[in-house]
Amino acid sequence: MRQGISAGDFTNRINKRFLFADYTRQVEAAKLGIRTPINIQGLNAGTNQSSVLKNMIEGAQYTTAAEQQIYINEVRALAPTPASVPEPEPEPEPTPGPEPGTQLLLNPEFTDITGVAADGWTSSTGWQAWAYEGGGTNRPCVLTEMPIRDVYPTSTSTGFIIFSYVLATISQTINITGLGGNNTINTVLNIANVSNGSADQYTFTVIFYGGSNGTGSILYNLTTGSVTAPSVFTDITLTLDRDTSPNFDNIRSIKVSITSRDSGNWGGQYGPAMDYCRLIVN
Ligand SMILES: [Ca+2]
Ligand SMILES: [Ca+2]
Repeated sequence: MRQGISAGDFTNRINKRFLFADYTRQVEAAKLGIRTPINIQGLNAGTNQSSVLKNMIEGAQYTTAAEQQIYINEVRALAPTPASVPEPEPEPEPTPGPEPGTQLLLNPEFTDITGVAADGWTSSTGWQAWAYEGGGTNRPCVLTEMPIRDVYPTSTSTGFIIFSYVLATISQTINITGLGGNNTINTVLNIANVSNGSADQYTFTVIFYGGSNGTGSILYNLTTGSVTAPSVFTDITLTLDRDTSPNFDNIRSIKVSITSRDSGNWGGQYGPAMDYCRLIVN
């Protein structure tokens, strides 16, 4: 027994040394990943060993200030660090869309005609020349001026498609590379009834696809349903808004279609007449 130290003090020091050695082993073990390290800043007050350890580090008589700091640093280094929260990945910038006001359909005014067909547009039954009587194959026709006949609506415009009595669908599909900076897609059909004693029905539909050329999932489908054609040329508009369309930036193609027939069953083209169909992105 060393001189000048009481028996109790000596025992206390021995115990501290034991605990100190035990702590050191814990530190070394923790470095090897064998045991969960003690966090001096989060020491459990109810744990004797932790309490003694804390006292020892802060006030042990037999460690120098430099040694105390080393141990404190070791303990702090071993303190569990909060799981790092990764910075959220920035949303990829959508591909820029068309300039606001751009019209995207081919031949929207029906003024470009090759043979008996409207350029850019498909007719499910094909096309034929306008027939005032007889009717031929009773397919839709495209013509430069509105016929001046009493049953036809008047118009000073040019380029028209007129349905006959066999049900047909006129359609066009366009591709979209991106809509960044755009907020609205308006599709406008200008249509009028041909008043040969029938109130003809038509269906105007715009389908928005996730893939190009009308492939992939259908993201949105706007339609008038089957409705009566107006008696004079009238704009019918279907609108898709970014605000209410979370998949707006995923649109890669748009199919526009108009389905109709003349319910008066006259030979020739006496179904609804269309002056234009425009698809405008803003
Ligand atoms: Ca036209
Ligand atoms: Ca008709």
